[in-house]
Amino acid sequence: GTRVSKCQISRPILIGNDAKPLTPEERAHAHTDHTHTWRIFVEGVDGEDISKWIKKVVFKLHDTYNNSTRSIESLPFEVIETGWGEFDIMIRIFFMPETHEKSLTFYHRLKLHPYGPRMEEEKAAGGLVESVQYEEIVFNEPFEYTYKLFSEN
Ligand code: SLL
Repeated sequence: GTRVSKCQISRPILIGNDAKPLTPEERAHAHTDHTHTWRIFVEGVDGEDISKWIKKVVFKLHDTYNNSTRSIESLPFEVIETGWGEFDIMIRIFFMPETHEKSLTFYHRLKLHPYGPRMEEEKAAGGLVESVQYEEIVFNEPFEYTYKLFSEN
């Protein structure tokens, strides 16, 4: 394959988490000390099927978790867990081998508690919180495979 020179493709993705407090019944069945259920995810924007160009996503959780490195190789690229604390999750995105792109690493701070500008709404929603970051993945002088993938639509 060859690279398409003087070309730059950027693709938006969403990296984030949602979380909510466990109900008393859920707490009775969860690990001692666990207070929340949460989901960390990498998603396309407007429902885009990112599995066409993302091969797998590896989420590195806090060492307090069993099997703290979670490798997700198909949609949805997400991990659902319960826990008690907030921590930084390392997220490594691997691209399809045909793209010849190196993996990229991102960090996301897991949010469990209401705070910040949306605190009152989050409290009113029963402690349902969400923290999402918008990222642009830039392919510089992409291989023809990648170029064609995104010029088809
Ligand atoms: C804190 N630095 O002290 C952070 C650490 C770790 C959170 C948070 C689950 C643990 C398990 C869990 O919530 N770990 O499943 O044993 O706040």
